[in-house]
Amino acid sequence: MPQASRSTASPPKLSSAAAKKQKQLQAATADATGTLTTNQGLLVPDNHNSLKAGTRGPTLLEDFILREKITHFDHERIPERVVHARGSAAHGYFKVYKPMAPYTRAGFLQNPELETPVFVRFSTVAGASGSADTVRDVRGFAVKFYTDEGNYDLVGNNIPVFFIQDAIKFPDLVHALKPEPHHGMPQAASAHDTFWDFVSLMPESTHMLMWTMSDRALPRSYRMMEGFGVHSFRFINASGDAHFVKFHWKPKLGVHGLAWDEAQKIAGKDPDFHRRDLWEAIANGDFPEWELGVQIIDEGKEDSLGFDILDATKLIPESVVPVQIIGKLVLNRNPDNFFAETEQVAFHPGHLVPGIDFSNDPLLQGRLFSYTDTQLSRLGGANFNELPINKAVCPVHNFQRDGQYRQSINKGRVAYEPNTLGSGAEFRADGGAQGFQSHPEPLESPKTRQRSPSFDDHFSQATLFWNSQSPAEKEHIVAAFQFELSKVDVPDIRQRMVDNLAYVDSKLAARVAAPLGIQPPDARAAAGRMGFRDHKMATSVEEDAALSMARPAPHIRTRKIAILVADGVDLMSFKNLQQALLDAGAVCKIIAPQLGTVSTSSGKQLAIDHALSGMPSIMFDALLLPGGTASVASLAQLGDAVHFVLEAYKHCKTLCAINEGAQLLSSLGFALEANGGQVMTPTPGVLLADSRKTAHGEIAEAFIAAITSHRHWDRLNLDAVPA
Ligand code: HDE
Repeated sequence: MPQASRSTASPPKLSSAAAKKQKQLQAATADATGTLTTNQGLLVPDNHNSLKAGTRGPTLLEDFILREKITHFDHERIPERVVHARGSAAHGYFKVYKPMAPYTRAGFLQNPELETPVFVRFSTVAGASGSADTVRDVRGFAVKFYTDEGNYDLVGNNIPVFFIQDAIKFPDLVHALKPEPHHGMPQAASAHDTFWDFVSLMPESTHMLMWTMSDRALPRSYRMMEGFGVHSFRFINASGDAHFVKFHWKPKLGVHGLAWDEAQKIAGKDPDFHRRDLWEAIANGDFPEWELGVQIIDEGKEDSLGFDILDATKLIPESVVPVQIIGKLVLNRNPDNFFAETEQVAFHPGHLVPGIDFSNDPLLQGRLFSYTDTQLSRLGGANFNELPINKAVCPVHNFQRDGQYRQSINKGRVAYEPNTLGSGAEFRADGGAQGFQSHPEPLESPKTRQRSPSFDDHFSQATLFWNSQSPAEKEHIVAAFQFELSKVDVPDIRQRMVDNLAYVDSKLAARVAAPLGIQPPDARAAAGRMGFRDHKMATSVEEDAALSMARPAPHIRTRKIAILVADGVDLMSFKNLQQALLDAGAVCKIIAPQLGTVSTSSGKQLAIDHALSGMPSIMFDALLLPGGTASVASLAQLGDAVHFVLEAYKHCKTLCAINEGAQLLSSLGFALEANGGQVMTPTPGVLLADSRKTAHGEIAEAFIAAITSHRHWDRLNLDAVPA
């Protein structure tokens, strides 16, 4: 497997705010140098032998050096996160583009010159901390802003809606999704009975299921995902005026997914695929960027949306309320220590700054309790805010004291408020205009354990999502439902699910049901079940382009291209093309049957980056097959090489074959014919060119344009390709 490449980038220049956070972290950073000591600072004379009664005698209990070392080791693990256990993180900064004062008084959203330090953690939800990155799942997208007014956490996901409407169902949802309790299987997968049993009984999850069965749940890279705050929040300006706001992160590299077969294979061959991708991009100086977008809704106008803004199973279509881009997030530094930073970071949707407030979304309200509670058990006590990664960069002062692992040494006799003994003058905090002000929303209602009827539409936006997908995306959703439900043993659960899908789209439901050995979908049966709500809201849009991922990437920066060679490769057939790809920011790797070098047709030596056996096609976005009679002849004899080509084709990647390289595509029915020197594209994303007749610039242009399509999902007859 690839090793993380050594950093070639110069360290990013830090703004004073980012420098402040880094200085704070550095104060707690230790180098791996110096003479070995115990934790008490006693020099250790020998780290290879325990203290024994004679060289062949028993080990003595007295050996406090041995005991200390083993005791520490025994306690090196903390409980993993109950959800989002598997994650990867990076440091960076956020900058607003223009003052947001009309909407919010949040200090970090005012000054375009100000760089606010951030720490961002991406995660899967279901799997354990050692599970694979590329499973079908929602991804967490949690951002901690270290602002001058305190830490602000935007703890979102890469999908804008959620499975459930009320926090009280969260433990049920997660128990249904996690490995089944009797045998602990399957790991990091929703394709099993308990998950589909639960969601089929909870029709409010249908919209979210459409997203998780789409390629959104198979991101190509953390760097190529959107992020969403999911809930409605409030912006509050200095005059106290409130607006509802939905948060969006838009990746500069576009939004792209993997093929399902590819994602499963990567899970085995490189389970750290997303972690490695993020780490390497930052180490190489390709700093990932997102823009922050907001949808702002005047209070009082939310009723015109047709659904309840407090319902987290609904999104606001961008065609109804456009996303205003207000700032930029850049990740430019890898953590120094995975445990101290990525593992110990503690996010919380209740970490707020003045100018941002909650809404009454019952899912969000429940989260406000859960996140502190979980840190107490995960991080061992109430002082987790003192861990360097969690520490605010502004002063922190209150009269909370003591507790496990307290770091601050609070001086003086005063640990209460109000007091006069602290500074001699009266100290009293009694809610002046300063500081965080909760939005004074008038509330006077009877207590009730009921759901608002305005949450009763469970299907309209699932249909909106379906209608907004490209034909290829629809195919992927159908295939994903079929795959998942085919893993469900109990036929009644499969039936219940497709009956629900009949409310989304009858063709979708019929297609999903076809190979599942059940009855045709029956919408009326679904309607008879408990928990079913058929309230149709008045949607103002039938489709929304922003819901589809079918958009080309803006460029090919950081895209990985494999160049497949063997002895006898014709260097001239691809050298200029390779340079053009590098100039466009792509990463090119030369792959050959063995490591070392190959001899080119002109007798030169070409250095190899990876051996075929260790670097399969699933690690790449595109494939270049250079010319050279001997090279192509020997690759054609190698099962691994043939498989590499067929698999890249099957996963709809761009393939460019030069001269004899085209012979490696002959089993797919493609051949380079004399055609006057044009680049041939017999099917989208397959390019064949004769480099002796066609200008290299022309080939490069066509190749780069095809790679920006990300994948050519509409390729036909893929089932027939043996890979
Ligand atoms: Fe979370 N969630 N969640 N969640 N969540 C956690 O907090 C919870 C929800 C999200 O990288 C836990 O520190 C409840 C929605 C992210 O460290 C826990 C409910 C969204 C992360 C928890 C939700 C999220 C978490 C587990 C329903 C998108 C990872 C460990 C009411 C807006 C943060 C931890 C990181 C983590 C509870 C629903 C996002 C148990 C009760 C909706 C990105 O507190």
